[in-house]
Amino acid sequence: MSRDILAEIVAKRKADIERLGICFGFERPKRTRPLHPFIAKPGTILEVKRSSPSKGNIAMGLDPVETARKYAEAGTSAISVLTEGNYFNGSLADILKVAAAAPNCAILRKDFLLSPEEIDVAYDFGADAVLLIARILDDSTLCAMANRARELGMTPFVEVRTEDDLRKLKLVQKDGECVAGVNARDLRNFHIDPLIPAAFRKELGPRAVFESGVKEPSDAAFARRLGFEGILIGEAAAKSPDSAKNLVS
Ligand code: IGP
Repeated sequence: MSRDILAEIVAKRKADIERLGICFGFERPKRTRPLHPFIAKPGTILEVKRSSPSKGNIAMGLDPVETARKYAEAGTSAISVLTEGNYFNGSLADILKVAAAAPNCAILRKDFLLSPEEIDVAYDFGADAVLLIARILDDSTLCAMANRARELGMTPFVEVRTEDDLRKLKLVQKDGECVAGVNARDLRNFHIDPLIPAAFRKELGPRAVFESGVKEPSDAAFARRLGFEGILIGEAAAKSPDSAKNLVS
């Protein structure tokens, strides 16, 4: 069979269109369900994650609707949706699908967001919370993004990893409600160190989330013992959504 270039172009176009969040048959949700009340008490956030630069393929064939339904059945407080396309194979359309499939779960948009305008886009697609990675944002952009999220009724989720990130988190906390996540994984080299969340816990305030590297119920128990209200689980849940309930605590 010779190569069908037209079919290849159309398939690629479909993927590009989805990445922009144009998703036929799914309505844009008209509700906001802030995340911070869920993280005021112990809860779990399960993530829709197809691949990552560190692991490559995790669950490439994942269907966001089916996965979101299983996560909701597992009793998750919230669902994190990785919308970054180049390294994680996600798209904005995934948020629409997850929001439709799990109407009672808060939805966190996980991406490398860089400007307040992107917060409005997240809102338009039905996100209830937005990830703000302190390390890649300067003080004023970070605070502007967090404040824009709050204006729209969403929760800013500030991810920290260094002492300087903690300083930035405090600036955001001064302005109002937020959730603080500490990533056990260093996004520059993918090295996992659970002792970083342990060292930071006391500095994070009352709604803190342990992120990355949780694979077994015993890992989740470790995070709980450190005093984390929230635990965010990606790979282990996305690989087997049917057994995600064993990880929810
Ligand atoms: C999930 P894991 O190890 O359970 O798959 O990790 C989540 O913490 C991770 O996906 C993540 C992430 C991020 C991805 C945390 N912070 C920032 C992209 C960008």
